[in-house]
Amino acid sequence: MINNITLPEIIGKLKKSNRIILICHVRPDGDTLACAYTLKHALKKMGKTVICASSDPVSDRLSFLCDEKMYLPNEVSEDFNPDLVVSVDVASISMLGNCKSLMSLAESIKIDHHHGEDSFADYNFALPDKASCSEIIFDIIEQMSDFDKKTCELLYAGISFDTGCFKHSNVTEDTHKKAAFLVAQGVDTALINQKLFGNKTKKEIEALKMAYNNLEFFEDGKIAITCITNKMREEKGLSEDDIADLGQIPIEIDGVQLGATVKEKGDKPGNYKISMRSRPGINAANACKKLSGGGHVCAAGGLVVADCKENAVKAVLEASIPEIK
Ligand SMILES: [Mn+2]
Repeated sequence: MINNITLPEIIGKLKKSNRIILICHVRPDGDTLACAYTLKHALKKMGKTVICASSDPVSDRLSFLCDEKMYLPNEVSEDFNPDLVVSVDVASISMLGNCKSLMSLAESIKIDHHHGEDSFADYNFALPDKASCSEIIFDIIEQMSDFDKKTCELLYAGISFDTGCFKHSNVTEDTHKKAAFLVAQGVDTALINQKLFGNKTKKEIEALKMAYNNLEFFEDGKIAITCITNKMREEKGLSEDDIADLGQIPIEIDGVQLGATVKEKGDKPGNYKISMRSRPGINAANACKKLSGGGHVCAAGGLVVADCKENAVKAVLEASIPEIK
């Protein structure tokens, strides 16, 4: 993606605008929420009218990041009349979900940290070397607002969320420097990390059991794949939300160089969503490009259409093998 706007120009547009919609990606995660609610807080302090919107509601676990309502697209009143729409942490047009229609209500800006070519806004700004989009919002706050308590807590939560509590390979020196600055402002890091990572529901534990039980190993244990079909999920009474966070399971196993989670989509049986992770030096994004997807080098995603679980796993395996050679 070619950036056609600079950070100072984005700040200029934010300052000039009075009615702003901030858009999170579908199934909003800790990073996209932290970005939107940090920006909203700063812009409201500047006297502006701001709402946050997402195609999906906020999960109970992450609701502590939201001090005000998250609007669903159909709840945004026709007479809101924004003069600026900004997407945060949204990699592609499909990640906008039903918020796609909101992007055309006014001049639009995309602020993101994913690799990709999807320049869906009027102005597109992405820094793929950033571990979290919250790090970009940090830079905006530094130049446009101030680091009050709420801002520091939100940005810390966003950074911690997207880095898996500072343990993914996307973490940089800058990530730690920004986190250190936020900690110095008095953020209760243990409390935030407990809320983000230490509150698993019984259903999520059931999902973890399912993911572990269905692990298969290939290529001398260098590739691990787990697959969950709609039938398996429904038999345990689990929703798609309950199985949302299984992406790390295969890669956390000793000896595994590339791990994938393969999940059949509830609304599209036969379509399997792939979450892939790899160790440094192994390119998961390359494998996912062959699976109608892409992403970061060590964390990527894709989609496979298959007539059965076995063929879905086979397709993922065939795309993955060249990367571990
Ligand atoms: Mn992110």
